[in-house]
Amino acid sequence: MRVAALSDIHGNLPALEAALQDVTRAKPDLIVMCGDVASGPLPVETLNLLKTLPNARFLHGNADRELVAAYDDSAKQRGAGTAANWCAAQLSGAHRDFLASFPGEVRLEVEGLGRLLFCHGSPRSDEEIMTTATPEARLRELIAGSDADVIVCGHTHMQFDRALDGARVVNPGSVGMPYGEPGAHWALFGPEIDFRCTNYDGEKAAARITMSSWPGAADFARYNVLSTPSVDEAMDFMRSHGGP
Ligand SMILES: [Mn+2]
Repeated sequence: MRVAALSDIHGNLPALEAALQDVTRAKPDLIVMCGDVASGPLPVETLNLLKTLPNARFLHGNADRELVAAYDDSAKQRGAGTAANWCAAQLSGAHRDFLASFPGEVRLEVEGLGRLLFCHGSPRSDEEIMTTATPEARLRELIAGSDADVIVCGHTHMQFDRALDGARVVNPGSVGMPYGEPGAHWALFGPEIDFRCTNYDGEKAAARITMSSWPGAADFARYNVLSTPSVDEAMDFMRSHGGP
C-alpha cells in the first residue's frame, strides 16, 4: 500500500489541481488529506473537487472545525465579518456536512513503515504545533500514547521528518500555503517516505485567486503563491505566538 498525504490546501484550488495531477502519476492506493482543506480564497471549488476523489480519506484541521462552527453560527445569524464567515457564507449545507464528517485522525498500515497515524496538529489536538524546533520532551508529551510508528501531521505548513524514541514524526508540508519553496508540497508514504513539491504556474494561479471576493485573496496571492514566507520567517512567527 502506498499513501499520498496532502495537508493544508486552504482553498488554493490551482495548487490542489497541480498536486493531484502529480499524485495521479504516482498511483497511490489512497490519498489522506490531513486537514485545513477549504478555508481560503476558493473554498467551494476546492470542496467540490475533493468530493469527487474516489480514493481520498479526510481528517479535520482546526480551520475545518472553525468553518463548520462559523457556518452553524451564521445559520443562527450570529458572527462578525471574519474570513471564516466569508468562507462559511459560500458553503451549501452539503459542503458543511462534508466538512463536519471528517474524523480527528486516520490510521493505516503501510508496508516498510508500519502503523501510520495521520492527524492535523498533534495526535491529541488539531491546534498543537510540532516542528523541527519542538523540544524533545515536549514532542514526547504530544505523541504519547499515539501507538504508531509514523505520526503524520500538518498544521505548520513545513515539511520535516523527525525521529523520536523509535517513532517518526513527519509533516508533508502544505499544498496551498507552504513555507519555504513555492509550489504545492506533499509526500508519498510506502515503502519509504518521499517528499514532493509540485510546481505550478504562480501568475495564472494568482489571477484566479484574486478573482475571489475573499477579503484576504490579494494578500494570499502575493504572499502564498507569487512568493512564500521562508521557513525561518515561519519559525519566528510561531515562536512569537507561543510555539513551537
Ligand atoms: Mn493550516
